[in-house]
Amino acid sequence: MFSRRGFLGTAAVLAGASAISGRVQAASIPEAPTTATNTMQPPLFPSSGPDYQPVVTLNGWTLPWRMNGDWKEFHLVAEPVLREIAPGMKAHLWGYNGQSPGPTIECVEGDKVRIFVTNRLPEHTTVHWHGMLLPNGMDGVGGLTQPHIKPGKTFVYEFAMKKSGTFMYHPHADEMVQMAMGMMGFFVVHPRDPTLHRVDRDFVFLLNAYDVDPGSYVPKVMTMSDFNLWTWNSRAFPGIDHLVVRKGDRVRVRVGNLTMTNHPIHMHGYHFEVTGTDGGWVAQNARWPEVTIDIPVGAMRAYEFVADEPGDWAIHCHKSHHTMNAMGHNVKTFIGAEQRDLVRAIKQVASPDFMAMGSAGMAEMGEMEMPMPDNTLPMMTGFGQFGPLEMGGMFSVVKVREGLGANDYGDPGWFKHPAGTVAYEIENPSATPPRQLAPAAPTKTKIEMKVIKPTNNHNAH
Ligand SMILES: [Cu+2]
Repeated sequence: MFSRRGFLGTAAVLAGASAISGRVQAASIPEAPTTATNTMQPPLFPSSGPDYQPVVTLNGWTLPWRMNGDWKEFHLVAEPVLREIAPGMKAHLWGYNGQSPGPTIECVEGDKVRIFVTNRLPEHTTVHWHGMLLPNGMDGVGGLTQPHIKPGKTFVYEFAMKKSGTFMYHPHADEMVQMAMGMMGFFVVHPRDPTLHRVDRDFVFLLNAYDVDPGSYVPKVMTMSDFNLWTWNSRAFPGIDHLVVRKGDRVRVRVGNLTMTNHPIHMHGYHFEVTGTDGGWVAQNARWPEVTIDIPVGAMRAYEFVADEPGDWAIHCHKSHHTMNAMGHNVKTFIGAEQRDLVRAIKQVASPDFMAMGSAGMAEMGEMEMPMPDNTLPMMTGFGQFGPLEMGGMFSVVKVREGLGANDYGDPGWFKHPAGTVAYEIENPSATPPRQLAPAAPTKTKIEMKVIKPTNNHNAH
């Protein structure tokens, strides 16, 4: 759990100081809560102001705030963090308040928000509020709209929430390095009218990617496309939280993409509707059905569905290389090859630890226990109730169950399939007579056949 030490105490001291405008004094900076945990924290319900259903952040948390007069005050600290990518692997990243991504910021349309940003990085930074409508000088583009925040310094951003929606935050200073190191977060603005766009469960996660050499701990920041860790909220399967849903709930999933390639996110078992982008809500009559939603680079997509079909439904990026962990892309394909002699020959001339991809495919690697460098995730891993999943990277499970409590996100275990609803093996296929086609009805109609021969003009494939 995060620490609230001093947080509430400071708020009490400041309760009377409501006439706040413009510059605030250093003494009145709220303490920055921090967390070391990488499991999803319970939703943070509002203690004042309009009611709303708070979001839950996969493997993350929402940043507590304090009211100071009519300002909602938050404190972000940009700093180096140690993030567990999945059990067995940690990475030295940069993030906010102890984690990468940073905590989700939640507030309400019409709120006046003041965000303190303290820089504990070894280089300067800024925070850009992606998609937010605000005064130009609050846009956070280092050099263009503000001076950079030097190490050790604290800046203040102040702006009003003009509209509800889903936004993101990230540095606009040495962006290539700072985003490759994991600096990003979600910024959710709830509608002022609690009945608008209401859902029962609201999940958020950011798509990000890292290139960490097997056995090392720091992402290579110069990598442009060949990342080896495809992550949601800086976690890879099987480290990504499941999306636990109560049967009958209306569910929203908000996905932001701050990687350098697009990710088609595919959810099994449902037809969902695209209901929002970081530009706003999609009008009711303009929503369209999907089973896969492509999330472009630098964009957010929100979709909704009613969870009426229980089960363990896979949700994943549909680029198959993005559901893999670290692998060498120069592994040769040997499907169908007899490679016993080949491997022996290569071992002699090249490397004694040479290992070829399986000749039947790569699935055998999902069950294999191979010696690996420390701090390295298997390329494909994870087990379900029926065996190995042979996955990695951007993969999780939507667990829809009957009879959960409202806001109960605890793991319900694997789905108990009703009898007779699981694909099954035929015990003795030879005992089953081959299916006979019904004899064609006798016909007296004469069928004329026309033979078309390929000519030189038509290239028959
Ligand atoms: Cu992808």
